[in-house]
Amino acid sequence: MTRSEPIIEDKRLEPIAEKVRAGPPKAGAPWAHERLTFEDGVALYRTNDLLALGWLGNYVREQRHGNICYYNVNRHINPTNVCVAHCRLCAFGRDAAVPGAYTMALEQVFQTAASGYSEAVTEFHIVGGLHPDLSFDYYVDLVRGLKQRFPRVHLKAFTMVEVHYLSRLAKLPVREVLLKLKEAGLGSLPGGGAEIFHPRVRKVICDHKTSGQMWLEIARTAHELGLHSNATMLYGHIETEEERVDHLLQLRALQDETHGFVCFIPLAFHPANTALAHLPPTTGFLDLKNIAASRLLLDNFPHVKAYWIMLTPAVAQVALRFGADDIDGTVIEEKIYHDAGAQTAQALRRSELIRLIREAGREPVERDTLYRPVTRTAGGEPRIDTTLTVNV
Ligand code: V47
Repeated sequence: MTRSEPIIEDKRLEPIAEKVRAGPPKAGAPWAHERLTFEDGVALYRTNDLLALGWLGNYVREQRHGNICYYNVNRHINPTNVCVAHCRLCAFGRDAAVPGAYTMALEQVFQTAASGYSEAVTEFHIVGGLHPDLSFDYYVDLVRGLKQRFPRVHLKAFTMVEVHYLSRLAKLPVREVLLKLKEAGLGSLPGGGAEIFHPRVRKVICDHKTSGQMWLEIARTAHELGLHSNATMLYGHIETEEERVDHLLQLRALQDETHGFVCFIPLAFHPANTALAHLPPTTGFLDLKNIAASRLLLDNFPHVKAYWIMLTPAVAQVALRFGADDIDGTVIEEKIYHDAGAQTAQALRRSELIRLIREAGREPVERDTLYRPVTRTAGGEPRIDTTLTVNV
């Protein structure tokens, strides 16, 4: 593990390094460090001293998680790609009449859930388009039906944007929608739909989508109801460095209030097949910067995930030494990034994830959605320590 001095070439990083390394350890929180400011955040994004930035991100990551790298055995399910939002950033959503549009009947959702690898999954990650005709009952029955058939699998479902849409569809307050889904078996919410909160950016990349303020408000409500969630940031399109920092600090402020976020996932924009296809794809340099900067700014987020699907397994592996402590999971069937031209596989086996993690010199730990350790019986059945409600 890294414990020596960082080599800092960019002098603007020196005061930041002091804050990061000087923090008097708080009882029970030895990773705590002096909080970074908006200006510090901008300096992190402006520097080209990637190795110093990565050293600092890795320092915080190791203070917090030692040598552990988490992964999970999960399956993505996208019940429909029909979507009324028409976000410019997206290659997945389409109108119902367009070739390639699909909407699964509930039986198809249940069959899809059971298909794929034989290894028992511990999580279904469920997100889809904002369908104009499906009823709120479809979503409640989907959750209830999955829970009945797969009682031990955690259902991480529906972004804040989908919850907002469902509340309008059902003409119910967001709180009621979340309560009904929770009662049906919803376990937590994924982090999608956050994009960049700043209205200037949203107007261009997702103008009909839930506003940044509303996204945060729905996350707050979910957390108040005891539902944990993740958070994301989509970078590498038209956003400025200031807008990235603003996004991260808004997440940090909400986390101070609710402590409901489990994991942050920086998402690299993939332009192919979107209305923004003229933009270049992100680079490895920017991808690693985002991992390190978010680890440093989000001092109250337990986990930072290097989502291998969008980073590629190769960059995700390097990210495990730039601030990330999680590499996501087996995924099994990914559509959103692959519609946008991702060249990665659609799934990785558990053994492949373990190999990636070990080769980065980290110790793989299988986790469930709430970061409780998972052990496997000789037959491959997952065992989770349910005395822990959450391990963050
Ligand atoms: O919200 C859509 C993004 C997100 C594109 O919570 C695109 O554990 C890049 O949120 N290029 C969905 N990104 C994915 C997501 C996620 C993924 C993995 C884990 C978790 C989690 C959440 O994907 C959307 C949007 O920000 N997205 N289109 C695109 N062309």
